[in-house]
Amino acid sequence: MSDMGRKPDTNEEFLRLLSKLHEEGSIVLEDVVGDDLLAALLCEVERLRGDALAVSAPFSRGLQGSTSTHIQNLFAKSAVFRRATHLEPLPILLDAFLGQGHLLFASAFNEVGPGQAAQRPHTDDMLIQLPRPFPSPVIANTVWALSEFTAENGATQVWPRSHLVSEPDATPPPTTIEMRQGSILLYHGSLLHRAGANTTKGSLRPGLIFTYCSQYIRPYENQLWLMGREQVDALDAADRSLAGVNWEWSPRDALWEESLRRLQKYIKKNGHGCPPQSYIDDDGYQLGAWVGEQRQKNSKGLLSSGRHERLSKLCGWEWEPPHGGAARPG
Ligand SMILES: O=C(O)CCC(=O)C(=O)O
Repeated sequence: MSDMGRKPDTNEEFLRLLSKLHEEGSIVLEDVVGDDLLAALLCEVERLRGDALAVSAPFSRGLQGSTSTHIQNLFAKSAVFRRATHLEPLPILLDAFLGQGHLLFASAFNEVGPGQAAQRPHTDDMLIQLPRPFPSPVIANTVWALSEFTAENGATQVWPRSHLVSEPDATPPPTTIEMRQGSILLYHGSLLHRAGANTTKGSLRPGLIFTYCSQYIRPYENQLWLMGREQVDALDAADRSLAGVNWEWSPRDALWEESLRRLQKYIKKNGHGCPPQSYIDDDGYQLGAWVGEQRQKNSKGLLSSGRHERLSKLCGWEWEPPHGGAARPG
């Protein structure tokens, strides 16, 4: 599966990598993370793992799943991660793929834990609401193998060439990208993919995810930078939204609506709205975890009144899990 184990020596090799990335949607840069950087990254991950505030709560990681560990915004958390984001040959490849001056879009640690089901297939550029396929890539993602990635421990799975079509189809079996520790999977943001299932009893699959975007995916003025955090925090909702620091952005709303539709389907079939916490629907969506997240947000006063009302109106919805958390038959 190796596409490269070092910096491209020649222009020819560089062009070969780039054209495979465009055509297939992904390439593997084998063994590119040196031992020193790898050790430093693992050390930083261990430091953050001990910081309860850094690690996302299980309920807030619907996509990642409840036996996985997820830490977001690594770029802000350590110079070691910042150094890693421009490891060679990523800058030259990304400049060629996304256009010069590419930006970091997001950074996270994602460790797939034993027993974790596969993620639902998804793309990473769903924020960009343009007709697909895009004329040129806007988002590129990297998944870094901090340990060996195997079919058993949850290696990333991709649907080759799915970035080339308007409606990617997850019906055919995906390709599992097994990688040695220190290798990086680089893929097109429109490529359908997921973290695979970890079917082992005790093997962890730690990975870093650095996502990049074309430089034009930003406003001309950066309000957070210009106004400062304090002033931005004091803005009203409408101003926050325009300043781009409001997290109720529409793709999230779209995901919430999709989850609601899945729950309605579940209610129709099962006659109640209390799927077991571990319930996963036919498409691999973790509906039980989503329901749990709505209840938890509500108990903390974090659910909007509109969403509260819509869930309350569902026939068979309950704000408390039956029997203090025990599952009903799915
Ligand atoms: O960790 C992986 O293999 C991929 C994770 C991913 O696609 C995601 O969390 O959105």
